[in-house]
Amino acid sequence: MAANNTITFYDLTMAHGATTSPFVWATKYALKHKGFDIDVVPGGFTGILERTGGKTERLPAIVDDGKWVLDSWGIVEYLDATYPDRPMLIPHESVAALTKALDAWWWPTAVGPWMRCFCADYRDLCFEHDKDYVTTSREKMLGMKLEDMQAGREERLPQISAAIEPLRMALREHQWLGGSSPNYADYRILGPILFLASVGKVPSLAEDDPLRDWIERCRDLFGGLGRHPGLINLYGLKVPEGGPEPYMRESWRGGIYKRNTGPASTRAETEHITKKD
Ligand SMILES: N[C@@H](CCC(=O)N[C@@H](CS)C(=O)NCC(=O)O)C(=O)O
Repeated sequence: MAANNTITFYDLTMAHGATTSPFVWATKYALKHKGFDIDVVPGGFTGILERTGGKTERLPAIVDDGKWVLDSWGIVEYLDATYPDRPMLIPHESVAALTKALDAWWWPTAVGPWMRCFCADYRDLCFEHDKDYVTTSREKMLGMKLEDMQAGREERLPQISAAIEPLRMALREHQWLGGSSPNYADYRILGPILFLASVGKVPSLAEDDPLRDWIERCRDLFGGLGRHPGLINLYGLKVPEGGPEPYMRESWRGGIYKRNTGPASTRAETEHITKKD
């Protein structure tokens, strides 16, 4: 399979040429992780069905030596099942379970809220011929005008940034979500961040955000896959007067982040909770 080590990949981009969809980004990384060259079929939001010869209305989609595979998760399952001798994207079933749980937290916590903060920019940055479709379809999804949905984002962006602290905590202690090397968990979380970089006309993360190191290392992977010149700067978030800190300066240390190494490590807490008033 994969003649000349190449897989055909249906992309979904903005007019600046960079991929936008989180699903499509994660899939691009997945193909590179498996060591494939990618034959990119470019395009925007309209005409997907025609472009793919009636195979799909949604992207990503790949064609491997004539075999069509749809859906980002379906593609990953296909790649690992068909090419088990190449680096695994999901090296163990637990990675699938944990990545699905993480993704189910990530979307309502950050990805959806970010999309609502950038929905009008998203429309403005897409191809001219996509603008009508993107406006009407997204206004239907959101139930309001894109400009109205986007308004007030200055207040919301620091809150979204503060809410993604669990990623910072994990990535302070681990080089990648995949451990000592990246796997599909990294690409699945990275996909929406690169979506943000494709549409975010104002920065969403603080200049000194601790996540920056992991994001930039992900962008450097596979010859700088995440460094398309169309992508916009993510850092330099402005916090309005009295707004929340965009990340915790002092990491919260509770539960598994507060290691019990014997009584000396818990003495202060024990004294506090047993002290007679
Ligand atoms: N479950 C699908 C979801 C794919 C999806 O929703 N793709 C969107 C881009 S984010 C799409 O193709 N949209 C085309 C449109 O809006 O017409 C997957 O994981 O691949």
